[in-house]
Amino acid sequence: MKISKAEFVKGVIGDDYGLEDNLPHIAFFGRSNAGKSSVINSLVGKKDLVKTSKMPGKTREANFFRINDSFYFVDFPGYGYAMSSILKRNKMIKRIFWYVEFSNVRPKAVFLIIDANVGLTALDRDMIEILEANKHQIVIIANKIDKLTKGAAGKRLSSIQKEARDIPVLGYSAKTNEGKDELTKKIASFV
Ligand SMILES: Nc1nc2c(ncn2[C@@H]2O[C@H](COP(=O)(O)OP(=O)(O)OP(=O)(O)O)[C@@H](O)[C@H]2O)c(=O)[nH]1
Ligand SMILES: [Mg+2]
Repeated sequence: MKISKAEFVKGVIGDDYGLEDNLPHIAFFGRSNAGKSSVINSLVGKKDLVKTSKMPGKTREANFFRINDSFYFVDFPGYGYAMSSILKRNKMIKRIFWYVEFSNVRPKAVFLIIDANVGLTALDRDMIEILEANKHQIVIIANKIDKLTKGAAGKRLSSIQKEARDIPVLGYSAKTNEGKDELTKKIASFV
């Protein structure tokens, strides 16, 4: 598969994730600043399809991008800081859970973007638990691998894989596009 067309369709703030065309969804979750929006830009080969920022909290809606007229990338706002207080405070996080648990539009897969330098955090583990409880297909993307030397990256990836058990872990760099072919293949296997 080659991604040849990517267009912004809509940003959703409410609980309505339904789009009339019934095309499959691929969802991107992860902590604020892990690089969800950057990974999408890198996959579609457009620098600024999705706005990114050094400041966490850039993405504030669930943004739908139609890819190749055949499926959607759904870029979610990041979760961050203390999950329990955010659960009470942040409506958007509640909506992520609504999408994961109750929406009739089930994503074909959830790509969990983490910072390879940070590894899995408590928030990611909570997210994985909820995703697994709801029987979602998960792939972990260890992004920002460009910040590590080759040797350190290999070690980091195998320790993340060990912790993730049977959830596949892919190394990635939205900056250098390392891992893009592999990730594109993975996406093609779901849509
Ligand atoms: N070096 C490096 N920096 C990256 C990479 N991916 C993202 N970044 C940087 O990390 C910061 C956050 O990226 P975003 O794509 O906005 O992160 P996000 O996960 O969408 O963040 P929220 O929308 O706040 O949840 C930006 O400054 C990016 O340039 C990467 O692979 N390598
Ligand atoms: Mg973002």
